[in-house]
Amino acid sequence: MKPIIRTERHKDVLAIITENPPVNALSQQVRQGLKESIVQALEDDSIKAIVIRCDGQTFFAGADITEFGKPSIGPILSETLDVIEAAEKPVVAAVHGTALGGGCEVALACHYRVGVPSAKLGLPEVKLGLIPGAAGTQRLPRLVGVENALSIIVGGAPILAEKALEIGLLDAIVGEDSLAADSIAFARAQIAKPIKRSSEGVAHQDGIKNPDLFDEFRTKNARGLRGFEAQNAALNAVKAATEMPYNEGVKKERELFLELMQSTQSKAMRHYFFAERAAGKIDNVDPSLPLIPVKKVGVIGAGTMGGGIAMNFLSSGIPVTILEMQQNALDHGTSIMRKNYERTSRKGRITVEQVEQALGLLTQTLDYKDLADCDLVIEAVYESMDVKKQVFGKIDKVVKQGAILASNTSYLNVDEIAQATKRPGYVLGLHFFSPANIMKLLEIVRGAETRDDVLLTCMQLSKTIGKVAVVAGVCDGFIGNRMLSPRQQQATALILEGANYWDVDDVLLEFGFPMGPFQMADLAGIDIGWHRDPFKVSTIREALCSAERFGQKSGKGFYDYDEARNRAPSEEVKAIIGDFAAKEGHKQRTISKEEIRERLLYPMVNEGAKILEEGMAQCASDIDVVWINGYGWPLQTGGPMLWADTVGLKTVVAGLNTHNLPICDYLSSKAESGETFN
Ligand code: 3H9
Repeated sequence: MKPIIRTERHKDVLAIITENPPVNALSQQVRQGLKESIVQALEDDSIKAIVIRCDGQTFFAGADITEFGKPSIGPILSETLDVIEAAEKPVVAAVHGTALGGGCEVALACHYRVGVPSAKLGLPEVKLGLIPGAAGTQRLPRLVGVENALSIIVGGAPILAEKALEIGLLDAIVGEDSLAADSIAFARAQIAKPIKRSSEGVAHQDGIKNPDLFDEFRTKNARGLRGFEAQNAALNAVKAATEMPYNEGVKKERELFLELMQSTQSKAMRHYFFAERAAGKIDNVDPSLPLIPVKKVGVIGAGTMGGGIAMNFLSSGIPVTILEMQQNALDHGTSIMRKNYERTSRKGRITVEQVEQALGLLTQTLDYKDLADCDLVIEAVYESMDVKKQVFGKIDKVVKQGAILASNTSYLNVDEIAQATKRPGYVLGLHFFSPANIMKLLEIVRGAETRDDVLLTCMQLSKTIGKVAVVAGVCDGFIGNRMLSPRQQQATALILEGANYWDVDDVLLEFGFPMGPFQMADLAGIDIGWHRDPFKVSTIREALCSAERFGQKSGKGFYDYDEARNRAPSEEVKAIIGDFAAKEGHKQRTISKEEIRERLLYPMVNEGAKILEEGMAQCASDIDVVWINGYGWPLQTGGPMLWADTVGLKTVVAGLNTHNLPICDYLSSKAESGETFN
């Protein structure tokens, strides 16, 4: 077996090289090996400088997350890092790939850091509900200043090498293909110079001179901080760097780190980390199958969905041919795509050149024949089985053999659609979420006959276009919309029974959703699918339309909106709902927020259990990935199924019983036997 750590002697410089695939996580063996190698190098008088680097795809990508929650075996990372930093010989970190978390902390403990241009550095611990635990919150502000440190530690997003150089996190950028040699040369040039230690840096003076910086950061990032324990702890840890000597600050960081490690939020977020990776694997499909090359994509329909879907591929450099029935619809759709791109560019997220580059890859057509040479065609037309079947019949005739045909349907039976073609093996569902160019989730709907290479190709493609994909079986609404349905039913039932509709929204907001169902209805437009007859009122939505309350766009829907789109509950709407409920014979009563919460969320868990019972999701954590990425379920609870595990399945079943709501066999038997979903 190859050793995890080896050393290479380059005259007076020693390179300590780690190879611990896949991401060089800082496992116990790595921490131990690093520490021992440094100690040996310090004892050898012929070694004058040291380089720490990694083989494989990346520098250390962090602590080994699989060790979390297990008894820790020393040395802990900070012990190894303290030995590195205390060295009286220059130690250089040579960074490629992603130096993340503990990996970035290794680099911070070294006296110098060099990196290749494509390297990224960051402290993403908050995404796991943690903060850096090996003095990152104390060394980084002393090296790059509080303002930069807050953005890296509390924000959690990695920065590119160029930015790292600009703020002083890197000392030099070296050749993309000559990191090993360049880092040795760099280390040699530091021999006999005074040693620079991050823990002795003074860049954190910005936060000492202006302590208001922390409150300003808090105000500016209020949304990202709301409800997240780790982000708040991270801010406090960086603040400690300005209020305490280094060693005290490290102690404070350790306390906060250990506290978070035991927290429900961190456990949930670590569950999500592995859930997302598990979702990328497809049951019973050989991951080494050859993929179908996708060099050109066809999109049918230039409406909101079609345009958004097309943008994903264009932005990733894949040419798209977009088809519509009428020239004016095509013009309208593509002009909206341009507007969306230009808006993103004005926000500084992409350059003007990138806008033109993306749109330069777009071909417009009214003729199905122009889709002939596409490798993947995605249909995004009106949600009607007849229309979809017609479209699939047509594309089957013109599109080359071996190409994948996908439907963006959100509810319909993909197997039935596939039967409209002579190649059902090449048909599947690719369910994007609106706005399709932004929302991360993609449901890949596996039909009865969908080929393995088709599934695998689409899973791989989802990564290329920056989506998180989950495989779903063919059932009404697949995973996401199927679970949304009982929540919507309860939301309506609750307001008919007397709950304030704003309380229903507020319960979900307090839980951590970005929006409640009635705010959502206002945003989407109450009049979607309305028959336009103000005298025909059979639902609350129709009653609102009759009162010309169409949602945000008309300034009033469930809520009244001011110029800045701030919402205020409406007494008129409360009365409309009351009248409607009386007409339908519903008795009104006061309903507690607790009841609202249970009735909104427990039926979703029950539906999730049914989905698992029927094998429509591969595993419970896939359901969590769907709800977190597609519907704003709060990440810090780990998704609906992990949340149910946390609350306790017995409690969920008891709640459903109290409210006379259905309980499926799968859920009740799991609850009875004391099991969990995950
Ligand atoms: C930390 O460092 C705390 C410290 O401050 C303090 C300690 C005292 N450990 O994502 P991929 C696995 S917290 C163990 O598909 P990519 C992953 O599960 C940590 N395993 O690859 C997957 O396994 P499998 C801070 C890990 O190329 C495989 O590697 N660091 C770890 O798309 C491939 O992963 C982070 O939060 C890990 N740390 O992306 C970084 N990381 O094949 C977390 C990955 O069995 N990692 N695995 O499914 C990442 O962001 C991405 O994995 C990375 C590569 C960008 C590195």
